[in-house]
Amino acid sequence: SPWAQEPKRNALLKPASERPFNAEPPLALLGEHFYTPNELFYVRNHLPVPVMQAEQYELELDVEAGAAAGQPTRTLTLAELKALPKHSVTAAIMCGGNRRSEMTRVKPVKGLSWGPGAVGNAKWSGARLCDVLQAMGVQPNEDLHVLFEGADLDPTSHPYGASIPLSKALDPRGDVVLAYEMNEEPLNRDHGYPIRVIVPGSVGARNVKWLTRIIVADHESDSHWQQNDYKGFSPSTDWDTVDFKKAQAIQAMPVTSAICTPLPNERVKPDSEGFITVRGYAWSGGGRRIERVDLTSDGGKSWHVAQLEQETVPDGRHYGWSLWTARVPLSAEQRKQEGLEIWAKAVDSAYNVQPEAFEHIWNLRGVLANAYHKVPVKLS
Ligand code: MTE
Ligand code: MO
Repeated sequence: SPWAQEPKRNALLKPASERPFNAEPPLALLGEHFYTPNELFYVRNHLPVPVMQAEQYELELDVEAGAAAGQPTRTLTLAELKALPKHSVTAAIMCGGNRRSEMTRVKPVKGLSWGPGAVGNAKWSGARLCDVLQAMGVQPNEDLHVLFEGADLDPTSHPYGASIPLSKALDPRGDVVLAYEMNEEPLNRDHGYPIRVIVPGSVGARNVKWLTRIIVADHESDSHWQQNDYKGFSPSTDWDTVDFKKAQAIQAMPVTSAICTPLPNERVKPDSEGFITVRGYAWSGGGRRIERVDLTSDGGKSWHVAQLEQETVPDGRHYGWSLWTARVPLSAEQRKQEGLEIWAKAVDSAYNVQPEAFEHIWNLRGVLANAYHKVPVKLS
């Protein structure tokens, strides 16, 4: 059975599916650590986890298009990759389907029913892809793409694959890394041991694990996950009318946030001054820093600005998430109620803001689910 060699997993990860293994950590725990502990980092596998041997590992590099095309295939061993200058980047990885379970409430969608935990933040270290490509003579070219293949094969022997524009791969500020470390430890099997590509600011699906091949080409990856998945559509597009060729593959993700505590329907007690404390995460794709997170407990009549915990790196290159804490005051009137709803919305450095409701961003695959996070709580 291809499932006989799956790795051991932390018992706190809540599986959305067992085979392939897909799981997210408890939300309250996720919000406690700026760097998500490796064993609590969500797992999104489409196929069985491949068995990889470090000594035998080889990364294959092909240039099929552009000025450097036509050279022989090159390979890099793990030792050779580790001998290149080591670069670290703090980056959140978020599945395109994070928070899908909230969108599903508007109308059913196809996909794993993720809560807000299909995201994690880590410090990734490895060789920079731009260094590797430059050493091969690859020149900037707006028409080219970099394709990635994983060692995990589908039943027809096609590898998991994805691609990104060459311009992102070559940009030193893009911080694309061929990572062998996650939070200063070797990658574990679920997260891509021994090498995965980290594409900071892009949707999780492009961060190919168990990376075995890189190709510079004049077209995107032809994999299912690049072509027929991880794309957005109008709320009126259904499975009879959808044409996956007409939508672009998701790369940079939109601004989002989630409340990690209190949990939905948790009983909360206002402090002696009548405040409740709310915590969560916020993130935006494309390197956009989180500028602000606003909270309301009265359906938007009054808003309270959260305090942010974030790295100090330049905007445009801000790939890590922000954790936030807000003290939200409750009026005397509110304190008499049995419960209320807390809403969170984040604003990024381009002043992009989350949409209020899922209704108008609903799409049949349930991706890009970034509406306000609305959490009902009970009061005591
Ligand atoms: N890479 C390979 N080789 N196989 C996969 O199934 N899943 C992708 C991406 N890279 C995947 C992959 C998707 S959809 C996501 S969201 C992220 O990996 C999840 O990364 P994680 O499991 O390390 O959290
Ligand atoms: Mo994903």
